[in-house]
Amino acid sequence: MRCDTIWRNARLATMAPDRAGLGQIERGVIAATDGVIVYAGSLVDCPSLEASKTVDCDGRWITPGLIDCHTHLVYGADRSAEFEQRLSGVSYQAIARAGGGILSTVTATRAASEDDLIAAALTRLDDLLAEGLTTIEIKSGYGLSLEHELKQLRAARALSRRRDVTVTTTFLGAHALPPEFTDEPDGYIEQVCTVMIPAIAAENLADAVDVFCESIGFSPAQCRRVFEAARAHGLPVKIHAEQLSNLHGAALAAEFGAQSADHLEYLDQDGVIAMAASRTVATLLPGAYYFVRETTPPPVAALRRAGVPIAIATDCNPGTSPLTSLLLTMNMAATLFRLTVEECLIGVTRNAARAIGRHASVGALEAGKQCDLAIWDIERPAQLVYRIGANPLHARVWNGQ
Ligand code: DI6
Ligand code: FE
Repeated sequence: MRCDTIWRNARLATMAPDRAGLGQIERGVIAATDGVIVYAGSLVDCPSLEASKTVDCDGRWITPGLIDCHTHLVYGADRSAEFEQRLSGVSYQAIARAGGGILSTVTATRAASEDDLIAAALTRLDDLLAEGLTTIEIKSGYGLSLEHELKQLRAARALSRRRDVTVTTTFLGAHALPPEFTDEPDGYIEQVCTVMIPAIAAENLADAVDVFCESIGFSPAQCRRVFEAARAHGLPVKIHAEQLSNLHGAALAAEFGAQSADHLEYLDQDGVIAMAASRTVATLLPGAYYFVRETTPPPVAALRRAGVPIAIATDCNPGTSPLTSLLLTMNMAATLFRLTVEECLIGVTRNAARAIGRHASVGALEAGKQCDLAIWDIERPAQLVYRIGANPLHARVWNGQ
């Protein structure tokens, strides 16, 4: 069989759903043509291949390229000054009342041009690419007006023209109440549903719609209204749910067949069962849990028992998770949430792909999937989760290149 490139003399962690554990293959081969895997498996079962290029991996491990399935990567300025205030004892609420918090990032994002937003996001994206990321989900939610939400989503889409990476975008207009709608949350939700979603869908700028279902965000009824508008425009939904309290947002999202419900520190058994029934992915965000010093971890044992797929992500955002390392995210998920090495690695590959509706094309080393690889200088896959602050990436391959 002719192919473009062969990666030989490698150990594979395929994450293939039909293989146990990490789908490990000790003496493995990967072959690709036109950016698509045509063979991923053992040397002994490999068909005869004629390649234009052969890469000897010297026994290195290969995983699927890493996937960050929950980020707010595009935003203006940062919140390091707020971080210092909080260290000096000023409360999150006091800062928010003084116009800090999400709204200070909204002000900075509205003041930034699309090019400014792209330049700032590229520095954060490059951190993630350096660790073998090949697919990233990027939300809006700091514009909170049609003009600026469109600007954020266009900036997110533009990143895939500036780097070898796959970008999926998510409209998160229901992230916070903008100053123009103070004390009028229902009026703002109407704006989100009747003006923003139609315009964004018409420009095909979002692949999904997300909401922040929380006492300091939007109510379940308001989130339902947004989900109905998303469904009317053929857009799948996600939710930030049960991060600080239990508003039963995950069960609401499951009712709409949500791709994922994210955070989930305060998820109850009803929510777990609802997510299992709708095959909604539980995306856990240990960076936010760590940074806000939360003390109630998500119900991982209940999610496992119910067979809910678990993904993990950086939740990269300036307020609660200024984190641009999926390797550190995995260590936090294991250390703080007690996820296993296998759950962490599948959580940033196969299940992360499912959380953004891309599991048919990425997230595992299988024939037919995009040839996105991360090639590592490690002895054992566990070392990708175990070490803190190290980056053993040897090479990154995106779309076969
Ligand atoms: N939950 C969070 O932790 C972030 N957004 C959300 O819905 C906070 C975003 C910020 O503080 O800028
Ligand atoms: Fe988030």
